[in-house]
Amino acid sequence: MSQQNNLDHPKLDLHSRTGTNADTLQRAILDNLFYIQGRFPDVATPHDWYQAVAYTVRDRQLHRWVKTAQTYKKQKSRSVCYLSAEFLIGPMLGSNLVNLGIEDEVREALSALGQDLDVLLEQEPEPGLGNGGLGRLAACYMDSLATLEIPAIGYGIRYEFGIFHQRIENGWQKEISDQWLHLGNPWEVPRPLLTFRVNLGGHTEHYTDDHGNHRVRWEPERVVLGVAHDTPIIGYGVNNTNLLRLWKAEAEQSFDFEAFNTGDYYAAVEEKVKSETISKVLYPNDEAISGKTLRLEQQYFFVSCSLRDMIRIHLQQEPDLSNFHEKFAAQLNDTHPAIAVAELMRLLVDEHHMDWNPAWSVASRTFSYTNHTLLPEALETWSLPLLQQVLPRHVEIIYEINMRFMDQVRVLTHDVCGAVTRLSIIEEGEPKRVRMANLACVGSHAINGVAALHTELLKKTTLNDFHNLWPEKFLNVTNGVTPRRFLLLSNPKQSKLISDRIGEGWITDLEKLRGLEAHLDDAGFREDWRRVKRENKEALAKLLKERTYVDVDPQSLFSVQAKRIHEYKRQHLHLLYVVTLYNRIINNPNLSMAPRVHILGGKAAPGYAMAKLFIKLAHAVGEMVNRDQMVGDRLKLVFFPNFNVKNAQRIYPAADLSEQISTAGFEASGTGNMKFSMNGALTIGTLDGANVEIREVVGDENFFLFGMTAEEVVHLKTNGYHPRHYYDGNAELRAAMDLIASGYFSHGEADVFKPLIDNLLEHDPFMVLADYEAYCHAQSQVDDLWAQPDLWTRKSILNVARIGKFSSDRAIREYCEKIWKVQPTPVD
Ligand code: CR1
Repeated sequence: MSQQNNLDHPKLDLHSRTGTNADTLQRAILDNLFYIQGRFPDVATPHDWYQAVAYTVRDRQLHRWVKTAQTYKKQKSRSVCYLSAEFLIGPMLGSNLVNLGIEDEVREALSALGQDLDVLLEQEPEPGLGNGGLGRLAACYMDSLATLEIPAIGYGIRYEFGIFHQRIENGWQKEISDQWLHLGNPWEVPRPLLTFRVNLGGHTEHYTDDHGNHRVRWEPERVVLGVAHDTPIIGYGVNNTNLLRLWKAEAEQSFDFEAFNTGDYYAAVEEKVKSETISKVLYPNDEAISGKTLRLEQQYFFVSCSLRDMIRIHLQQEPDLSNFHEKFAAQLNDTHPAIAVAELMRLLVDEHHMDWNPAWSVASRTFSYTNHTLLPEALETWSLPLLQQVLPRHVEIIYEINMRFMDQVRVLTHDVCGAVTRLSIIEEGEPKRVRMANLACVGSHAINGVAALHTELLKKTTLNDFHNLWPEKFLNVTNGVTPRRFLLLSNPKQSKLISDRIGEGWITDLEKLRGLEAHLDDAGFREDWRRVKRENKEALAKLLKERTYVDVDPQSLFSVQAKRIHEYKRQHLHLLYVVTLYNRIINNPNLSMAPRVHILGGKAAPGYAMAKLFIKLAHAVGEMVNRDQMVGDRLKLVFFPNFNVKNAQRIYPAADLSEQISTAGFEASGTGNMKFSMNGALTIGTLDGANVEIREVVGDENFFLFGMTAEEVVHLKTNGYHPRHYYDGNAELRAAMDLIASGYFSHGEADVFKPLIDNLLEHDPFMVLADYEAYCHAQSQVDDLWAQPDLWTRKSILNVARIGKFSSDRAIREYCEKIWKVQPTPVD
């Protein structure tokens, strides 16, 4: 054995920190319980045990993490930086165990200690650092980047309070603040020395330096400190362990001693409080802008820290920033980080003294932009006065960018049909506004949508002028989800069934699921498939009973819609159907029908009254239907409270039917649709978002299609849509709406659901009434198939066998090839 002092391998007992057999793990867990928690087994709580296990796992990650950093540095690897205001990573213990491949060993070690891993997994609070699809996508992409051995850093905000907890009181949503950090976070490594000072407010000063150059100085009104907090993200079955670097805002100095000395104690801490507010709380709006100063500060805060961190890393190896874009590919996850375009220009020009043109060339080759929604209310614009107040220098830079861009545009477009005004980053008006999507488009070399249909609509509508200008910048990358978390971890029984038949290759090459088709005619396999689904449904039924006190029969068809609550997603269409079934039973007590359990879940933005009313309606209808003796087990409606990643993992595996019923043209992609299908649910859905592509791959005979196409929706709208016409023309629809309007579900209070019914009759912006009949018809087809269980099973297997395309590995490969041009860097 070499005696030299090798810094790569400090002389500590590495084995106890890296070994993965059950004995070593058992020892390590006890050590951590003792030395980190200060506890011994007799008095340790489940949470103590959870922490001890988490630290034990983290030790094993850190080892790989250091190796990874060394490898990337040595090889000067090109890296992806994923800039995102949200990373909805969900609980880490389960997925880290799966990715490290030590779940069995840890389970064994724990059972020798008298502990049950499943109980400990429940202890972990959910890091809910995102609202929904966009944030969860970022987390899936981090998993795939590491698994594909791509050097990557996820940059975002370490919110002290993530998405609120949803509690239901009397059928209404109540928001409870999320205290995920309350008991400590074993996964993160704080880096108190890795900080950046972020300027806010104030004014700029223009001057000439000693060499006669024009320079600008930003004199801020205040300064906030960004402190890095790192979470290792390990790939599946590889050593690569990437970095999720989240910034926490702190005050530069916690006390204003002058105020303190003059006796004003409260003023002395005010600055601290104000600074820390920036990373305090996630804005809980999904696809609607808040327009608040604090939100802009959050966006700028994390973007500035991240870009300066990238520059710091770059300058460790390179003399200057002229080749910055060769070292980094930075992805803008929607427009939330779009201020990065102006900030990088500021850093290059003002702080690193580059000339404008080379700086612009670097910046515009660094960034690419993903658009995630066509909803107009989600298109971010900032009022110029507000921007001026918070980021005075950036306003100047944005004007400069826009002036040069406008010159270019006038030459290229000759201002056909007013294209120049629409392309401008500045929107005229009182006050003027800055269009963040335009800034992102101008500053990026690639622009992508998140499903084929969405990208086409982007090109034709929202970003049409940009597409006319630069068609070559546009491309599609259809979303994907990680099969590690959403199949292997969350559905162990189905995973085992699959692996027993086709091996484990599917875990990292999801197209391999196609091998299941060869087993379709094996009756034993189909029987096993049904058994697994039934067991998963039994588990969910038990959980539903615990959380909602509703009894459901696992033999029934489980039809699930779990996602954010939004009018365009049309939870009300789903509820109208449930009321229709109820009416049918009341009118015909002997009706023979497929017994159904309808399950809804999802959070409503706290300020979105209509979405909150949907939740109330779901509870109100459920309350009547579920206790009606006449209905019995034929129909149940349950609202699963607090839909989050943890709960999602228990819901997807138990679904028979996946409700993907948005108005065509409004759901950019959807990713829940992929997760359900991957877990063997059949989809009832519209031709919207990625549904289109899911149907393409699973086969139209294995998908319940209904409803208008995106084109038909536009056509109907332009030709005058009259929802009342559908109400008048369909007796079942009328009966369902009338029953709700009568107060039947609201203890006779007809007013409660009036806003919803009135809105449907007078406006119905998402054409629920127009699609109602087609939806009911498709649901009847569902019933027909349910009556043939073996055929249903075949279609369920086929859905899984053909879903490989929707792995986030495929999506990340496309980003790497088409946009980022980065290669894997394997770690030994
Ligand atoms: C879209 O609504 C998509 C995700 C991820 C959402 C959803 O259809 O699957 O993004 N958009 O791409 C969003 O949150 C702010 O916009």
